[in-house]
Amino acid sequence: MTRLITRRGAVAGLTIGAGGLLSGCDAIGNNKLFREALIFRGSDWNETLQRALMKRGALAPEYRPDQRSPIFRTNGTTNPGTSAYAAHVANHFADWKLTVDGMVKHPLSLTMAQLRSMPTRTQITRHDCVEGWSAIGQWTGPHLSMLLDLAGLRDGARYIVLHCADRLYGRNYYESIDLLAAYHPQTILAWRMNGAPLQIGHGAPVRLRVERQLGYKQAKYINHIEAVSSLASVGQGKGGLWEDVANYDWYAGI
Ligand SMILES: Nc1nc2c(c(=O)[nH]1)N[C@H]1C(S)=C(S)[C@@H](COP(=O)(O)O)O[C@H]1N2
Ligand SMILES: [Mo]
Repeated sequence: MTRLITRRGAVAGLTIGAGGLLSGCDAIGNNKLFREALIFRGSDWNETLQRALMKRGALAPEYRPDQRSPIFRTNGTTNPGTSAYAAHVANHFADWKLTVDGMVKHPLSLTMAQLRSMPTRTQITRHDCVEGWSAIGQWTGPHLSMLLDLAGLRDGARYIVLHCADRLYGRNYYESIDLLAAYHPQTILAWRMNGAPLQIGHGAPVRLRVERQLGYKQAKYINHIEAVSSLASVGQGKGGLWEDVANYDWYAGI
């Protein structure tokens, strides 16, 4: 069905039958045309629709504490290795800044103390890496949506880009997610893992958990969050480092 509807047809169809679409399949919410045509126009009407879709959005399975993996391996960068990062570690990240800017009304620059003072969600979920391993861990941190709401997304913002402190292939690691993922109830900025401060190998001081997506979307060492209208100007245009250098799938849903 989604392949047959045109942009104009989809909008008309939704206007007439929003209830029907909303109660329909999950796949339609993951359809790029549908999302772009209907969800991310930025108007209040679409914001309401978007939130309704997000509330409807299925949750990733959550597990009991005793189901956590005894060993949660690390992957990709396990230490950014720069002198600046080493200084942050020595200083217990007291001067680490998490900026939120781009298409927002009120750019933010938060310290870790400020981030840690925000209400948190704790979830025990399974991490799935495309390289063929999984691990179950517990994550704690504020909802990404709370920061985005504090900053106030501008009309036209469609994607959230996570910029990281580590460098791979001569550039800082970056990833991006759409607003459905950004506002998903299990999407958090985790600064605790398994009840302890996030370790360096897992992305200290703060990393993304976006539980309906694959491992490479779970950006570590985040120091900058940017709202953008398009991914064209992000890296080489595919929205993430692995997408750009290795043609990984951008959506990476699981
Ligand atoms: N900044 C940054 N984030 C990253 C990576 C990375 O190399 N740098 N690797 C990704 C990949 S491929 C995976 S599987 C997970 C690994 O997270 P972990 O080290 O906590 O297991 O982090 C993801 N996020
Ligand atoms: Mo991965």
